[in-house]
Amino acid sequence: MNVNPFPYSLYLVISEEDCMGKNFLEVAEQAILGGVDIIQLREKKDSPEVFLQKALQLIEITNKYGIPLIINDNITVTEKVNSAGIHVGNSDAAPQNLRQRPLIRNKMIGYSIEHLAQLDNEQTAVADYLGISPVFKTKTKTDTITEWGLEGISQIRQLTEKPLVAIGNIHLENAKAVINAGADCLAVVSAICSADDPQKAAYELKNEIVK
Ligand code: TZP
Ligand code: MG
Repeated sequence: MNVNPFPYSLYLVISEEDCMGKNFLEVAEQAILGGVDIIQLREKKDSPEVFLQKALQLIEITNKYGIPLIINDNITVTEKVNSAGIHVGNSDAAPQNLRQRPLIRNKMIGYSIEHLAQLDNEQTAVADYLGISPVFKTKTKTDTITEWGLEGISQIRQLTEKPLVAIGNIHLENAKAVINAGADCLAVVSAICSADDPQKAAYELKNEIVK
Protein backbone atom coordinates (compact mmCIF):
# COMPACT_ATOMS: atom_id res chain seq x y z
CA MET A 1 0.00 0.00 0.00
CA ASN A 2 1.26 3.47 -0.81
CA VAL A 3 1.24 5.51 2.38
CA ASN A 4 3.15 8.45 0.91
CA PRO A 5 1.36 11.56 2.21
CA PHE A 6 3.26 13.79 -0.22
CA PRO A 7 1.44 14.04 -3.55
CA TYR A 8 4.59 14.94 -5.51
CA SER A 9 7.33 12.60 -6.63
CA LEU A 10 9.44 14.47 -9.18
CA TYR A 11 10.61 17.95 -8.18
CA LEU A 12 12.45 20.24 -10.59
CA VAL A 13 14.74 22.84 -9.03
CA ILE A 14 15.42 25.34 -11.78
CA SER A 15 17.54 28.40 -12.43
CA GLU A 16 18.15 30.14 -15.73
CA GLU A 17 21.90 29.53 -15.49
CA ASP A 18 21.50 25.79 -14.92
CA CYS A 19 19.53 25.57 -18.18
CA MET A 20 22.79 26.13 -20.09
CA GLY A 21 21.53 28.69 -22.59
CA LYS A 22 18.11 27.13 -23.11
CA ASN A 23 15.02 29.19 -22.26
CA PHE A 24 14.28 28.25 -18.66
CA LEU A 25 10.55 28.75 -19.11
CA GLU A 26 10.55 26.28 -21.99
CA VAL A 27 12.61 23.83 -19.95
CA ALA A 28 10.07 24.13 -17.11
CA GLU A 29 7.12 23.52 -19.44
CA GLN A 30 8.78 20.54 -21.09
CA ALA A 31 9.65 19.12 -17.68
CA ILE A 32 6.02 19.39 -16.58
CA LEU A 33 4.89 17.64 -19.76
CA GLY A 34 7.40 14.90 -18.99
CA GLY A 35 6.09 14.34 -15.46
CA VAL A 36 7.58 16.90 -13.07
CA ASP A 37 4.85 17.67 -10.52
CA ILE A 38 6.41 20.47 -8.43
CA ILE A 39 8.92 23.20 -9.36
CA GLN A 40 11.23 25.37 -7.30
CA LEU A 41 12.76 28.57 -8.68
CA ARG A 42 16.24 28.93 -7.19
CA GLU A 43 18.11 32.01 -8.38
CA LYS A 44 21.07 32.74 -6.13
CA LYS A 45 22.71 35.43 -8.26
CA ASP A 46 19.78 37.57 -9.43
CA SER A 47 18.84 40.99 -8.13
CA PRO A 48 15.52 40.97 -6.23
CA GLU A 49 13.84 42.61 -9.25
CA VAL A 50 15.07 40.02 -11.73
CA PHE A 51 14.17 37.15 -9.40
CA LEU A 52 10.67 38.58 -9.07
CA GLN A 53 10.26 38.96 -12.85
CA LYS A 54 11.35 35.37 -13.44
CA ALA A 55 8.99 34.11 -10.74
CA LEU A 56 6.07 36.03 -12.29
CA GLN A 57 6.81 34.41 -15.65
CA LEU A 58 7.27 30.93 -14.23
CA ILE A 59 4.10 30.99 -12.15
CA GLU A 60 2.06 31.55 -15.30
CA ILE A 61 3.31 28.19 -16.52
CA THR A 62 2.94 26.31 -13.24
CA ASN A 63 -0.57 27.74 -12.79
CA LYS A 64 -1.49 26.71 -16.34
CA TYR A 65 -0.68 23.10 -15.44
CA GLY A 66 -1.93 23.32 -11.86
CA ILE A 67 1.36 22.42 -10.22
CA PRO A 68 2.93 24.19 -7.23
CA LEU A 69 5.69 26.75 -7.59
CA ILE A 70 8.07 26.96 -4.64
CA ILE A 71 10.41 29.94 -4.23
CA ASN A 72 13.88 29.34 -2.87
CA ASP A 73 14.81 31.48 0.11
CA ASN A 74 13.06 34.75 -0.76
CA ILE A 75 10.14 35.97 1.35
CA THR A 76 9.34 39.02 -0.79
CA VAL A 77 9.12 37.05 -4.01
CA THR A 78 7.05 34.33 -2.32
CA GLU A 79 4.57 36.92 -1.06
CA LYS A 80 4.45 39.02 -4.23
CA VAL A 81 3.86 36.16 -6.66
CA ASN A 82 1.71 34.25 -4.18
CA SER A 83 3.60 31.04 -4.86
CA ALA A 84 2.46 27.76 -3.38
CA GLY A 85 5.41 27.72 -1.03
CA ILE A 86 8.93 28.61 -0.03
CA HIS A 87 12.01 26.47 0.50
CA VAL A 88 14.61 27.45 3.08
CA GLY A 89 17.95 26.05 4.18
CA ASN A 90 19.51 25.72 7.55
CA SER A 91 20.91 29.26 7.54
CA ASP A 92 17.92 31.02 5.91
CA ALA A 93 14.72 32.40 7.42
CA ALA A 94 13.47 29.94 10.04
CA PRO A 95 10.28 28.00 9.23
CA GLN A 96 8.80 29.01 12.60
CA ASN A 97 9.19 32.67 11.68
CA LEU A 98 7.67 32.02 8.25
CA ARG A 99 4.63 30.50 10.01
CA GLN A 100 4.14 33.88 11.73
CA ARG A 101 3.76 35.75 8.46
CA PRO A 102 0.12 36.19 7.39
CA LEU A 103 0.90 35.79 3.68
CA ILE A 104 3.08 32.71 4.16
CA ARG A 105 1.74 30.83 7.16
CA ASN A 106 -0.57 28.61 5.08
CA LYS A 107 1.91 27.96 2.29
CA MET A 108 4.05 24.87 1.81
CA ILE A 109 7.34 25.25 3.64
CA GLY A 110 10.31 23.09 2.72
CA TYR A 111 13.34 22.89 4.99
CA SER A 112 16.74 21.43 4.09
CA ILE A 113 18.29 18.97 6.50
CA GLU A 114 22.04 19.27 6.62
CA HIS A 115 22.68 17.94 10.15
CA LEU A 116 21.00 15.09 11.97
CA ALA A 117 20.45 17.36 14.99
CA GLN A 118 17.98 19.41 12.94
CA LEU A 119 15.50 16.55 13.14
CA ASP A 120 14.92 17.38 16.80
CA ASN A 121 14.40 21.08 16.32
CA GLU A 122 11.18 23.08 16.24
CA GLN A 123 11.92 24.28 12.68
CA THR A 124 11.68 20.73 11.36
CA ALA A 125 8.45 20.25 13.29
CA VAL A 126 6.67 23.04 11.39
CA ALA A 127 8.01 22.20 7.91
CA ASP A 128 5.76 20.48 5.36
CA TYR A 129 8.59 18.50 3.83
CA LEU A 130 12.28 18.00 4.48
CA GLY A 131 15.02 18.28 1.88
CA ILE A 132 17.76 15.67 2.28
CA SER A 133 20.57 17.87 1.10
CA PRO A 134 22.64 16.61 -0.56
CA VAL A 135 22.21 12.88 -1.05
CA PHE A 136 25.30 12.70 -3.25
CA LYS A 137 28.12 15.15 -3.95
CA THR A 138 27.18 17.44 -6.83
CA LYS A 139 28.82 20.10 -8.95
CA THR A 140 25.60 22.12 -8.95
CA LYS A 141 25.96 23.07 -5.26
CA THR A 142 29.34 22.73 -3.62
CA ASP A 143 28.87 24.52 -0.28
CA THR A 144 27.27 21.49 1.31
CA ILE A 145 27.85 19.92 4.72
CA THR A 146 26.69 16.30 4.97
CA GLU A 147 26.56 13.89 2.05
CA TRP A 148 23.76 11.70 3.29
CA GLY A 149 24.08 8.82 0.86
CA LEU A 150 21.50 6.06 0.75
CA GLU A 151 22.27 5.13 4.37
CA GLY A 152 21.53 8.69 5.46
CA ILE A 153 18.13 8.59 3.78
CA SER A 154 17.28 5.32 5.54
CA GLN A 155 18.43 6.76 8.85
CA ILE A 156 16.33 9.92 8.47
CA ARG A 157 13.38 7.84 7.29
CA GLN A 158 13.41 6.01 10.62
CA LEU A 159 13.53 9.24 12.60
CA THR A 160 10.69 11.22 11.00
CA GLU A 161 7.40 10.75 9.20
CA LYS A 162 7.73 14.05 7.33
CA PRO A 163 7.81 13.75 3.54
CA LEU A 164 11.43 13.43 2.40
CA VAL A 165 12.63 15.16 -0.76
CA ALA A 166 16.06 13.91 -1.80
CA ILE A 167 18.40 16.20 -3.75
CA GLY A 168 21.97 16.06 -4.99
CA ASN A 169 23.32 14.28 -8.06
CA ILE A 170 20.21 12.24 -8.63
CA HIS A 171 20.03 10.75 -12.10
CA LEU A 172 18.30 7.94 -13.92
CA GLU A 173 20.91 5.45 -12.75
CA ASN A 174 20.42 6.03 -9.00
CA ALA A 175 16.80 7.28 -8.89
CA LYS A 176 15.27 3.94 -7.97
CA ALA A 177 17.81 3.31 -5.20
CA VAL A 178 17.07 6.72 -3.65
CA ILE A 179 13.35 5.94 -3.58
CA ASN A 180 13.99 2.47 -2.18
CA ALA A 181 16.12 4.00 0.59
CA GLY A 182 13.07 5.92 1.80
CA ALA A 183 12.73 9.17 -0.15
CA ASP A 184 9.19 10.23 -1.11
CA CYS A 185 10.25 12.56 -3.89
CA LEU A 186 13.31 13.15 -6.08
CA ALA A 187 14.53 16.71 -6.68
CA VAL A 188 16.87 17.36 -9.58
CA VAL A 189 18.59 20.24 -11.30
CA SER A 190 21.03 19.00 -13.93
CA ALA A 191 19.33 15.69 -14.75
CA ILE A 192 16.57 17.77 -16.36
CA CYS A 193 17.96 21.29 -16.90
CA SER A 194 21.10 20.14 -18.73
CA ALA A 195 19.39 17.40 -20.68
CA ASP A 196 19.14 17.83 -24.46
CA ASP A 197 15.50 16.83 -24.15
CA PRO A 198 14.13 17.92 -20.74
CA GLN A 199 10.72 16.36 -21.40
CA LYS A 200 12.23 12.96 -22.13
CA ALA A 201 14.58 13.26 -19.14
CA ALA A 202 11.64 14.00 -16.84
CA TYR A 203 9.57 11.20 -18.34
CA GLU A 204 12.33 8.64 -17.83
CA LEU A 205 12.95 9.74 -14.24
CA LYS A 206 9.23 9.60 -13.44
CA ASN A 207 9.11 6.08 -14.82
CA GLU A 208 11.83 4.99 -12.41
CA ILE A 209 9.79 6.38 -9.51
CA VAL A 210 6.44 4.83 -10.36
CA LYS A 211 7.80 1.48 -11.51
N1 TZP B 1 20.67 21.50 -2.78
C1 TZP B 1 21.37 20.43 -2.40
S1 TZP B 1 22.16 19.71 -3.70
C2 TZP B 1 21.52 20.86 -4.78
C3 TZP B 1 20.75 21.76 -4.10
C4 TZP B 1 20.05 22.90 -4.68
C5 TZP B 1 21.82 20.86 -6.24
C6 TZP B 1 21.34 19.63 -6.92
O1 TZP B 1 21.67 19.69 -8.28
P1 TZP B 1 21.88 18.42 -9.19
O2 TZP B 1 22.36 18.98 -10.51
O3 TZP B 1 20.57 17.74 -9.31
O4 TZP B 1 22.93 17.57 -8.53
MG1 MG C 1 19.98 29.17 1.53
